[in-house]
Amino acid sequence: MWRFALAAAVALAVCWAVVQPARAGVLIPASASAGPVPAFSGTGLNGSYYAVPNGFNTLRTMADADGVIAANSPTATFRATRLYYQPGLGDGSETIGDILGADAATLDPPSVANTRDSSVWRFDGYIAITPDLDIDRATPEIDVEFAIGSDDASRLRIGGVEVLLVAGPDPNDQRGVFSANDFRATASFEAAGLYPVEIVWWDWYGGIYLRWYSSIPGSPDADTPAGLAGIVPTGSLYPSLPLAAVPEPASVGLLAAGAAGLIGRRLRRRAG
Ligand SMILES: [Ca+2]
Ligand SMILES: [Ca+2]
Repeated sequence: MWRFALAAAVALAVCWAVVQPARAGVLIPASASAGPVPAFSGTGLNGSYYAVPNGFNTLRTMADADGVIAANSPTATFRATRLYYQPGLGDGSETIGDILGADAATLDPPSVANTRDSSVWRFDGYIAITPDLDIDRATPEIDVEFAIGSDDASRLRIGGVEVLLVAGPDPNDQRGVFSANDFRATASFEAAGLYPVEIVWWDWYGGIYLRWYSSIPGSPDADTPAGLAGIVPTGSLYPSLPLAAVPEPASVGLLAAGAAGLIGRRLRRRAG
């Protein structure tokens, strides 16, 4: 009986492997870490919006979007707490406020919420990777799966490594509407840590949306692709390296000893 059960399990596993779409995987080296994961939760990423007047004629590729970012200051900035920007109208009449939802409250300048052009967006900061997030305990790396859906194209980099390119196949025209079900990748981290993260996204014209999912638990479901946990949780994202990093106990002792020594020298100098 157990032999039959084993054979059935193997057959099921083989079928599962066959029907699952191929998913790219990338290795994120330990050297890409910017530091240890802090004890406190993150508050999101830095968001930058670049209005592109006449983008109807000029925006076609990720390289075009990178060019806009390199040549301009952002039209407005904001704190990106939830990278699920789904205004729902889909007819090109959305304002920046419609697109950003609650995050529009942090727009600087706020007046930009009332209008929009073709656009380029950049999100940057850090993502916390801890051993408990590993979705494949059979391998030593911390494996975390990501997915993005966007209108038009987008790109996810972690630790400087391209994890996802969500774009059409023509290198000269990458426009399109892309489902998160079709753009998934597993990032395999060599070590726990806080890793630089960047998403660049652009909209040529008309409908617009961005949805960023992962296997990291802690956020509500929102049209989440099967097998993923939800939108990337705000608490896993940090806009900057922690300024008030808590020193290790050993270095606290060293600091205290150093301060005591300094005070001692000052006292001795005064006395002298
Ligand atoms: Ca693993
Ligand atoms: Ca569009």
